[in-house]
Amino acid sequence: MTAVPARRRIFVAGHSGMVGSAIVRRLSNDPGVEILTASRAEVDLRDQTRVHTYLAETRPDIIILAAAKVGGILANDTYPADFLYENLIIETNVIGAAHAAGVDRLVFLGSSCIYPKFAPQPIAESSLLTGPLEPTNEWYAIAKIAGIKLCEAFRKQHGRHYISVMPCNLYGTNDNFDLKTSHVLPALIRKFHEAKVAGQKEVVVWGTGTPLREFLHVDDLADGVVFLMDHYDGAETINCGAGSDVTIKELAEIIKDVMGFSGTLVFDTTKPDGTPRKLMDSSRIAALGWKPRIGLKQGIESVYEWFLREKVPVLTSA
Ligand code: GFB
Repeated sequence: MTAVPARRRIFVAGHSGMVGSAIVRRLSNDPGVEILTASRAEVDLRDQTRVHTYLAETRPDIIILAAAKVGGILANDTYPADFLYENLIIETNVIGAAHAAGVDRLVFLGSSCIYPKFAPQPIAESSLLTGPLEPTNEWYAIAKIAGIKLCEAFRKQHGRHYISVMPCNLYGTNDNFDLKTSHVLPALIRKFHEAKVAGQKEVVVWGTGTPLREFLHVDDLADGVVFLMDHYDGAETINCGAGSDVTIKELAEIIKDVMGFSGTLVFDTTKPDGTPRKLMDSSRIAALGWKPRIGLKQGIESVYEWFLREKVPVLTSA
């Protein structure tokens, strides 16, 4: 690892998204860090020339690449071209321009869906590229695998300290609550809220309810990313997960309980289940000295408070 300068300039790409904004919140407490951000109007990360110019001008010490086109199972399955193309172009532009500008350190964020659909559980980092992917999100996964390999290639060929962190399913402040494109946790918060307000007796949950998912609060992820930035410097991906998983039915029951909804759950099995299970093995980050702090119920309570305060006024005025 290269020496840590006194005041580090860190460019957070994707600072307005759920993950990027959590990383900015986490870094903003650190007086030793100057945070650089750029809106899409200033620097469209899909514009290669603009990205190269911006990084050549600003020359940050470190880049955290949290910008991505993300979405839930239905969005991934419906817009394969967008998920593959936009993510590939963002990654190649930022990683390539980082190297060209002489930026020696970069943290790339992937996703647990890069691992094979039937990888042995919990999924070790060594499972990468050992089997076929889950079809509903293979487009996104292939783009993320390309990003991982770009980091690895710049490390191998040019000695760059580019690392790749794999989060499990995330939730938290600034999540997407659009029912067509969101992930399951914000979708269920919104569905239970609307059912409660309308006095409905049922909430529809997609799929069979049997798939298992590992949920990490985005503030924990941001803390893990900053930790790895300073404590990990390897070519292999490193997992950053919560350490345990729940079925979608169990998740729905927890949310129902937190929100005080008294109706019943109805499972819409015409909707896809996706991968049956993707619990990651996070023993490598644990051995380095990091662990998550926010339990699932506590995290859901805080997101529900945020949803009521920040989202409900917008949704009801729309
Ligand atoms: O969160 P989710 O969309 O992402 O879905 P994935 C997780 C599970 O929840 C699936 C079920 O089995 C869904 O069928 N589910 C139940 C719902 N009700 C709902 C609902 O109202 N909305 C949604 N969205 N799901 C994504 C990948 O997979 O996860 C991405 O497509 C990425 O590539 C991301 O990896 C973290 O875990 O299935």
